[in-house]
Amino acid sequence: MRSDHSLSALLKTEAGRLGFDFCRIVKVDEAAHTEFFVRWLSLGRAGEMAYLARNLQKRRNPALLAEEGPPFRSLIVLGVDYHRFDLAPEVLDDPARGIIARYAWGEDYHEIIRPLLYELDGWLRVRTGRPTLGKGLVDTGPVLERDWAQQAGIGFTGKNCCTIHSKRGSWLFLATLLVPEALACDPPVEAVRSAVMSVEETLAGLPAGGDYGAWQLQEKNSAPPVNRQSSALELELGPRESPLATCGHCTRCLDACPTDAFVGPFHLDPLRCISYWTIESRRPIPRPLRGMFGNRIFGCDICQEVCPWNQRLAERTLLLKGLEAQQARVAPPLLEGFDRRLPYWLEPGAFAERWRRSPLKRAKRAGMLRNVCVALGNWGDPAAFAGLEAAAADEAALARGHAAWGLGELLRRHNDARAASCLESLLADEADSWVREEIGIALGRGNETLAASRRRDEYSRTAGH
Ligand code: B12
Ligand code: SF4
Ligand code: SF4
Repeated sequence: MRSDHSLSALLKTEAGRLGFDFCRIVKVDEAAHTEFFVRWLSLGRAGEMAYLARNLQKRRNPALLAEEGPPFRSLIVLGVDYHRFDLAPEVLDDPARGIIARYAWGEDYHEIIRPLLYELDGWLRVRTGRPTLGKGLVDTGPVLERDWAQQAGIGFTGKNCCTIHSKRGSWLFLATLLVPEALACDPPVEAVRSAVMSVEETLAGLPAGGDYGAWQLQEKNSAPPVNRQSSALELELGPRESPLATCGHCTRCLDACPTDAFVGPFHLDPLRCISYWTIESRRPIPRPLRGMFGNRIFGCDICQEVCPWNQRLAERTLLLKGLEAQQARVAPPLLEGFDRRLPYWLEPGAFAERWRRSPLKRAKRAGMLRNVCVALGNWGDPAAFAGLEAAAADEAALARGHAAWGLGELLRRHNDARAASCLESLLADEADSWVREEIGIALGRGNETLAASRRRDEYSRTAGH
């Protein structure tokens, strides 16, 4: 198949017309950091995300993802900028609100982006006469999307693991379209590729002396620009503005993470990450971590909020239809979902209505109620009692156990008599052994040393250590 520069250029124009902000093309090859990914898996980092360990050979070499016809030769990396606005500190730090990660302020991006990938593939098939389908993947497929985004030059990988664009920051969704055509590729980004640390250094955490390896060599290029403007829906066609953009000496994200989830730069342990526990996990949140979650009830953006590359981005309203921020899905008051008019944390029907087409549905109602109980406990205000009392009567043990923890926080901080009597009556009726244990700990019963060692055991068990 012939290599065709004009076809690639037309394809990028079509991607822009469909609503993608970035489109760059690379030759299908082995993903650059597969070895790191394999070691990451072997350390048990995937936790409940068992799907990550599947299809390893395909993840290593996306050419193998072709189910019919010729193997894939080109990987089209697409990006959608989802930055809208920054939250005022009084909202972000309001403990009576539940903060939702930005990517979930609109409708589910998977549903919005996937059909666009099929459309783009359809456009290409018409031009090349290809009878077989390409493979469009967004998030859930066995593709190391950040690796390819860096390889393609859409952005560099920050120490917070995120793909960061030098002008548009890291609020980007990534997607890939694999096709058999040998399209003209964008120039490789050697400067970034040569700047990676060794796998050993990364797995070992911060190298001695705080030297971040070759990243330091690029310090002069790394000062994050100020007053950058992100122009609305401008498709990046040419080479990257700043191929040497890096983190330099900055470590803001590593320092700001409330749960210390970074083992070192570029190396995150999801089993300590708020995003993992509040979105991916269906299990109890380890007790030692709960107090560190603050008011984040779905996902977490802290390691991106502090990033200098995300500062002073212009507000945007022109987004792909469906991705616009819905004000009610940004930072709802924690007690709102317990209101009789629409008790969405308590009733499945109300939950489905309130969060229609929202990514929150992934955590399911019981998972969200678990997250909200943790935030109510962290708020620790006597006003939180009403929500915790309602959650303590929920049908899901997951919710009842976390409600007990929240009530325990009220008891501990205010010696709240209502919390004590609610916990006592719960204990009288509770059959689930884990919930009983939570209630016992919340009431301060039993041997503290035993409770502490159980907490350690629980964390080791859930963390797979
Ligand atoms: C599993 C997963 C998670 C897990 C684990 C994340 C992690 N850092 O490992 C959890 C649930 C914690 C998570 C959280 C989030 N996620 Co997520 N997640 C994924 C998923 C499905 C797989 C990622 C994966 O394989 N992780 C394993 C690690 C080892 O791989 P990695 O983080 O992708 O890093 C690779 C490269 O960066 C590369 N690399 C590049 N340069 C360098 C340099 C060195 C020295 C080294 C060693 C490695 C390295 O190494 C890795 C292996 O290839 C991807 C979608 C996909 N198919 O890729 C989305 C994805 C990465 N997530 C995404 C988002 C938006 C988020 C959140 C922001 C959501 C939120 N607000 O809560 C947070 C961000 C947390 C963070 N700082 O990473 C976006 C990221 C977009 C971007 N701009 O980077 C993706 C691409 C989904 C999408 N299609 O848009 N996520
Ligand atoms: S998403 Fe939040 S908890 Fe996870 S690594 Fe980033 S700052 Fe830490
Ligand atoms: S906060 Fe600093 S170290 Fe972290 S990703 Fe941004 S520039 Fe890199």
